[in-house]
Amino acid sequence: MSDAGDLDLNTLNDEELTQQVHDDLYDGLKEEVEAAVHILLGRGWTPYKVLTEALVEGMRIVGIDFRDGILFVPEVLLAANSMKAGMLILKPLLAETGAPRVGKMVIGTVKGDIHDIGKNLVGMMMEGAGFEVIDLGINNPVENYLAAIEEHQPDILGMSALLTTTMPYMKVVIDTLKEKGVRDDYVVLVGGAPLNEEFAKAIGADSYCRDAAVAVETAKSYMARKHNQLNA
Ligand code: B1M
Repeated sequence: MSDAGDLDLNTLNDEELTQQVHDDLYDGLKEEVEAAVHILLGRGWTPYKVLTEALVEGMRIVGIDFRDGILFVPEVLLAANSMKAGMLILKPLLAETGAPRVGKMVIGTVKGDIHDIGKNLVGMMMEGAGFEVIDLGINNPVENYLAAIEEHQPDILGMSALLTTTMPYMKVVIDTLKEKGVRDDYVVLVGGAPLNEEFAKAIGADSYCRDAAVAVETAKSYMARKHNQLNA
């Protein structure tokens, strides 16, 4: 999209630099993305603002051109790696709120699906909000979720799917929880670009989370309800 060349990122104003991050993400220029994240943080941007306005927005643009056949898997992989590098810088900052532990969540991307950027982001934001997060990674069969909830006894089970072909697998997991009689022991939150409220309802999830911020708010409200019930 752009020629980063010998451009000194420090000379750009905030708006230009944000635009440059979008371009550098698009071009898979990991080091430039990392440098820009540091500069924006140095200018007083909150980690959340850097995450949403620079990184997530840049990835949204990549997604459009991937959909339209302008970008292909190898290029998108480079973009994804650059995004992850930026997220790595933000991760400790998002997590260091000092919030008391408010609950525990197991999260993983479902079987057949290797997209993990959104899931990672949700995990980071949940940690920042005081949740303990057990991340199962990608491509999880139902057995992985079952083993993890048995081992960790979380309050929340989170599932992510980015493909229309993998999102139905969430129902497999929820149905299995029902068969085992443990469905109501956990709050099941689902997310991922192709999902919506109706889908979440249809598969028997507790809530659909449009993005990481919504996931945090939703999780917090379920935890508040749980504590109120326990104290009633
Ligand atoms: Co893929 N891919 N991809 N891809 N990819 C999409 C999803 C696609 C929409 C692109 C497109 O055509 N426009 C399309 C799916 C179409 C469909 O299903 N109808 C697609 C396709 C087709 C494919 C392949 C099949 C391509 C191929 O091989 N021919 C292949 C599938 C591989 C597989 O999984 N088996 C594939 C591969 C890849 C890469 C490996 C190259 C790479 C993934 C790298 C990685 O994740 N490590 C990749 C990427 C990067 C994308 C796009 C461009 C970006 C996804 C992303 O990271 N977004 C994506 C286009 C798009 O989504 N518009 C696309 C940024 C991220 C922050 O957003 O993940 O939505 P998102 O997460 C959000 C919310 O959704 C929500 O919160 C997050 C943060 O705000 N959320 C949750 C997500 N999970 C949650 C869980 C929760 C709560 C909220 O639990 C509580």
